[in-house]
Amino acid sequence: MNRLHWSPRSPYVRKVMVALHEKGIADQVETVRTLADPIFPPESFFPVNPLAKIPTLEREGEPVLVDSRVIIEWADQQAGGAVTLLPSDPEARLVALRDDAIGTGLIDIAMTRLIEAVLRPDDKRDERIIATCRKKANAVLDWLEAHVPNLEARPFDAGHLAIGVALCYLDFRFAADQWREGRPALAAWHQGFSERPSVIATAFRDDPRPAS
Ligand SMILES: N[C@@H](CCC(=O)N[C@@H](CS)C(=O)NCC(=O)O)C(=O)O
Repeated sequence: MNRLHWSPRSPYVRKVMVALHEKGIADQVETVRTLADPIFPPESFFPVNPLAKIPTLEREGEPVLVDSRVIIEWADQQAGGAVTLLPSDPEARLVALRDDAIGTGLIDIAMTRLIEAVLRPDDKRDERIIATCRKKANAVLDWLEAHVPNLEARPFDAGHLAIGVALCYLDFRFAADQWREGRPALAAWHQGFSERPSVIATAFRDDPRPAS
């Protein structure tokens, strides 16, 4: 069976989990709880993925796949599901990939801020990095607010998926920021996203940290 190195805390993993549910193949992948620690990476994981990052997909009889975007491409190649995450039409595909980059970029910003604000010792924290993360996240959110008509005008794809998961992650880690404030269109769009069975089935949670 295919094995997905997984955590219920990881937004990149959740992108993949939502994709597996959208494609109707979640039951074809076994999830393996794997520690992802940017400061103390588990060295036993290096032979599987030298980046020691999750998601990582070990496929039966095929090379390992790393990175959420690559694994979503794999999921999309599998039969099943009513949804095409990466459309074959060249322009539609570029827009889906662009929005995947925007959504994943928003996740990257949130992760950088989390590492700086939570993991780094107080005396080493750089408030400028945190301030820049907040500024960039707000710029992305304002861009998305203006971009909602485009999201609503096309079928669900990998771009919607990444943007939706990124907003769920802001709710999970930075709820106090209240990103919905002043962004009614994005809030309404995200409400619809949150009601998808694939999103309900893959909720974030802080489970016990596994041993490295
Ligand atoms: N670009 C990668 C990012 C994956 C990533 O950074 N995952 C985090 C977990 S949320 C991780 O494994 N961090 C451990 C590390 O950076 O060493 C993707 O899209 O899959």
